[in-house]
Amino acid sequence: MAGSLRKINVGLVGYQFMGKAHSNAYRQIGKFFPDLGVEPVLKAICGRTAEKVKPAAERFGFESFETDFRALCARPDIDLIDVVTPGNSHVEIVLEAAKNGKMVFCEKPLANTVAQADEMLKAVQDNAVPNAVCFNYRGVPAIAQAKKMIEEGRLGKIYHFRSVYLQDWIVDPNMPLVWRLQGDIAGSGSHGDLAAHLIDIAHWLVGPIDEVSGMLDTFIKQRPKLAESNDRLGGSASSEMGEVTVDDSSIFLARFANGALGTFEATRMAAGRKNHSRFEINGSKGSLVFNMERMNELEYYDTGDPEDARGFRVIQTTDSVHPYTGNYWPVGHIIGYEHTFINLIHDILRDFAAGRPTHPDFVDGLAAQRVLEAVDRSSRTRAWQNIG
Ligand code: SOE
Repeated sequence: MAGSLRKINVGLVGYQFMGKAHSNAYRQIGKFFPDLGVEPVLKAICGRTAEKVKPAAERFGFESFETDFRALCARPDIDLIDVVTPGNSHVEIVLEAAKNGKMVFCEKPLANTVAQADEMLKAVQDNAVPNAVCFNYRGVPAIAQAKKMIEEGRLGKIYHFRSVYLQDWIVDPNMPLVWRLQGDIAGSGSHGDLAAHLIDIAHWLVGPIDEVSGMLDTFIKQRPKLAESNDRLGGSASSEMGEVTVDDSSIFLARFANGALGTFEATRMAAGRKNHSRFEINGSKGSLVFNMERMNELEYYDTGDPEDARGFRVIQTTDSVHPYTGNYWPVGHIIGYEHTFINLIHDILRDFAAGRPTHPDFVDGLAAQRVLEAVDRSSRTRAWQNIG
């Protein structure tokens, strides 16, 4: 079926920050990856209210809009359902999409609980629909280059994965209670929003995690309720206060199945840090360092260098020999955040069209979910937890 597709008609559910990122990617892919072989078509976008979703349809370039995701999933002219809504609605939308035989692409974290993620995986498997999760950092050329170097054995045996994901957009106690700060909607705070990325990167680069010990905490327990949201994570505050029901900060230790040790810290309370997603990997033959705030660079230390010239070198991952970058500009002409979505969605559509499994898929999404939940359990019980 999918092997012969020339066009993939996309139905996008949600229209805020990630709606913008995904629709931009679908629009740009063909310009940078002309050999992709399939063309995503922005068929329909879905939101609960016509007055909000209609302007989004016009702005992002969709042919039509829907106000009910069930109606969208039932449309015969839709091939792929892309879910960019908050976590609490992922499960029902994905189940509906799978039941209708649609390909499914879902934002991270896959769900708010392991039970939901399990149900979603079962639904895509039972209905045999292609599926993927938007861990977009796999589309960062420098991280894909790190993956390549690790697979080539250039780091040797991996000892450490040391990672932080630091932001500061809720440091101000007057930052309103947006949905990302509400547990019934987002599931968790920095943990599911930021640590989830680190976990997926760690799984991809180092391998599965066996056990964790962690702590989650909330420093600012009450915030002004939201009056009106914007598409930049914030919004205006009302005069009424409400309870913050997610973590502000998440820190945990991890032991990988291959014996490596990991540290993970995710917070939105690190004043001065904007999108500081940084990891360092140390192996028997060398080290790699990545920082999203300098996303076109990868630092590399090679123990095999002559002793008098050893030191970290900075690889500009903008050459045609680096993953994805040959599809963009001449060497040295950097790319940005939005390109991570173009790159990942390129890989996913290529695999969907070829009828072969892709990554990160729902199995990868569930694996990350298990770690998230085990850390939460560890924080509550103050004890190490095995990843089930
Ligand atoms: C907000 O914290 C956010 O946009 C996340 O939701 C993204 O997943 C992350 O990549 C950047 O920060």
